[in-house]
Amino acid sequence: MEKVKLLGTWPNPFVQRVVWALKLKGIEYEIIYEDRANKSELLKYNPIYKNAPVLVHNDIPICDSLVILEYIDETWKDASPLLPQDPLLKANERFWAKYGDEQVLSAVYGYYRKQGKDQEEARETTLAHLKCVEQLLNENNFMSGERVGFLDLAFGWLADYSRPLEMVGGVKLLDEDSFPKLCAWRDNFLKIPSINGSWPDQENLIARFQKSKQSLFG
Ligand SMILES: N[C@@H](CCC(=O)N[C@@H](CS)C(=O)NCC(=O)O)C(=O)O
Repeated sequence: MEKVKLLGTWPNPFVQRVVWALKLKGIEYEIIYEDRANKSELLKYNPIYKNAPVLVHNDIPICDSLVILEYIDETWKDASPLLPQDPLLKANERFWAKYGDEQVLSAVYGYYRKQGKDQEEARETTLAHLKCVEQLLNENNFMSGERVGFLDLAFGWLADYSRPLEMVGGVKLLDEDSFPKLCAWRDNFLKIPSINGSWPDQENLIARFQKSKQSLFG
């Protein structure tokens, strides 16, 4: 009997992508949300980074969300493959997912956190990155191709965080005129039942953003 446990915090875009992968694959799991100020299992199972997510499969921890997505895909091969078999296509998805986390996400974070001239610079950087991401869509409905896959889950935060970021931080990311393909992608992504059914509650997300914005800017 498989025992699958996901250790998370909320809100957390890295945890959310793992939730979506588990749902897409139809894997039964238990999720435990830890308080950021009072972690216990996360310290035990991820002593190096002490962050979330951690997937605990039959008592063995796997850390880092993109690593976890690959692990899930290779362990539960039959249902809804996330990554292509072709090594080149696979390498391409890994490259862009890493770019999303290392470049795009941190640029958006800077745009959200900074003020004045610094914010304007961060905005320019963010929009330049989003132009690259827009090009990933080509003529496809999803970043991974015609079916939702690894890259869509990796960029899922862009879909579910865009409204809270705009409402709380005035950070407009997915505007129809500048990023028509990304806007269509967000709608397609949200139409998938497993994604939609575990979409983070937007009102709660907005409330959490408001709370953290107050602690950032008073
Ligand atoms: N590269 C990691 C990043 C994970 C990460 O940064 N997690 C943050 C979420 S915002 C976390 O759990 N932080 C806990 C804390 O701040 O105490 C992944 O993809 O899993």
